[in-house]
Amino acid sequence: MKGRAFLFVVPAAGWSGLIARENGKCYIFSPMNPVDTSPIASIATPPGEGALSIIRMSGDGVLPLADRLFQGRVQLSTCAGYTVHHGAIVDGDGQVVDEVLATVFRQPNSYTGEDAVEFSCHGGTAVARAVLAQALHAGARSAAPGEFTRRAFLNGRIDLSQAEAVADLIAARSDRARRISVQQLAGKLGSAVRDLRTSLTDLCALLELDLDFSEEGLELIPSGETQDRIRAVLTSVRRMAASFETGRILREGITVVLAGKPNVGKSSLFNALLKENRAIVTPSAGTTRDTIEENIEIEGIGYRLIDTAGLRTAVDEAEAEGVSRTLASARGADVILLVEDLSEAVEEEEIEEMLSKLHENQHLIVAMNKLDLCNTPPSSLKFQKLSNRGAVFVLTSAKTEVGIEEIRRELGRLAEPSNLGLEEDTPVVNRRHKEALEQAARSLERALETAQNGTSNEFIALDIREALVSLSEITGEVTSEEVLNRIFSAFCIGK
Ligand SMILES: Nc1nc2c(ncn2[C@@H]2O[C@H](COP(=O)(O)OP(=O)(O)OP(=O)(O)O)[C@@H](O)[C@H]2O)c(=O)[nH]1
Ligand SMILES: [Mg+2]
Repeated sequence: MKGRAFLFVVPAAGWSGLIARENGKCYIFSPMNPVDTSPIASIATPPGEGALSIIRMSGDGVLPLADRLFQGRVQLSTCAGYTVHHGAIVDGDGQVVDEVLATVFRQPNSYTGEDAVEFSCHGGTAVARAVLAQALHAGARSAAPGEFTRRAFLNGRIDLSQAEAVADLIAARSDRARRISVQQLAGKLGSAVRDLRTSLTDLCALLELDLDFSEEGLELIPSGETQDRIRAVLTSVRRMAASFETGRILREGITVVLAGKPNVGKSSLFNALLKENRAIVTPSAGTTRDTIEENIEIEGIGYRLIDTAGLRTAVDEAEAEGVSRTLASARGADVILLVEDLSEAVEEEEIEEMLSKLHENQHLIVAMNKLDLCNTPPSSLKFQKLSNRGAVFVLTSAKTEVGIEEIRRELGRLAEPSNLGLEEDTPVVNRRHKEALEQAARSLERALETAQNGTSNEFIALDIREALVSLSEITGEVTSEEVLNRIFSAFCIGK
């Protein structure tokens, strides 16, 4: 079945093209935009001062074009790929713009699959801009966001899930997020999806062949086997889609909201966990008015810490807004870090209200703070209620920094693979992939139903082909130009 193309996509409103890839080749069906291979250029490093800035250029005829701005002992257009050359970037008057190193790439062995050159110049906004200006002056066009990666995809260097992994890798804020993106970039998700597609394509071929033989009363594949094979793929597809929740946590981090009554020490604990005086702390209740967010990393996992306004009946409009923001943050949190003041009598109402709004899979850690002011262990009906709700209690003193490490340990424990239900070693982290998997699962459920009803193989094959299209969308074997535009517009310029 390899090499057989399958396309049946109903153009949607605003549809302007279809990209299909088969065996590494790319077919563009677009009435509007043929593949653009013209030379593009952009700064690939972030703005600001640094040791180096990189200006990259790619496209047809880019090396002769680079010769116009680069002056060295050799002409770049005569150089082999993967070679580095010292020289200078010069302007139209022959004035030196900067001294640079030029790396030459020859197609197809470059990031984009095209001829390409990268100039490493001195780091700095003005220098990088001046080199880019010369590249543009020589005839390159400014690259659109993600255009280099888009070309890498269109030239068959990487599949779409790998292209998306590039953006995820750049955006990775924790070590675990980085590791998942690196695996996806290496094509792990793509190859898992391709294995599923192969199973379905083979099954489809058998079912369609079976049709030809059925008139002669021969059965190539018994219905029971068809169902088993669909079920096997369906199980994998469902498992991959379900791994998204874990993937989301690993990618975006775990959201922890510090909540509680005013003055209990939320901001003090927030600062202690961050190891910096980020939030204002004062002895008066109602100090924090708005939510404050910061990120920390524990055991390679990112945590988004949110300090909030204390929960009480608000004394003015601003505080009322703060309290409603606290409740909104608490609703979206993975973990509530409820702070209690051990030196104060326990009051229940606002916190009861907040707890009543928590959903089942939110973790609850209770920091019993101001331990330094308290000699007797706390006992209260409320703590019993919290305990029934599955709360973990930690005795803390933000003042003497007691219990801070224990809170970190508790937060770290939440991200252990067994607690995350991490079955897949590379969970799906991208919402588009998850949706495509869910779509494929729905088609396979229909295929299974059709098979169970004893309907003709033709109809089973139709549902399976639909599932194949959904799976192909993940790796980009079948993609609409709109999807590509959406994906790559989120990239940074120069990538
Ligand atoms: N003795 C002692 N004082 C603490 C401790 N934690 C916080 N405090 C003090 O309690 C007061 C209130 O602390 P904050 O961190 O501002 O409390 P908060 O919960 O953020 O208060 P609001 O923002 O008003 O809701 C400050 O004077 C802190 O120095 C602690 O563990 N021990
Ligand atoms: Mg505060």
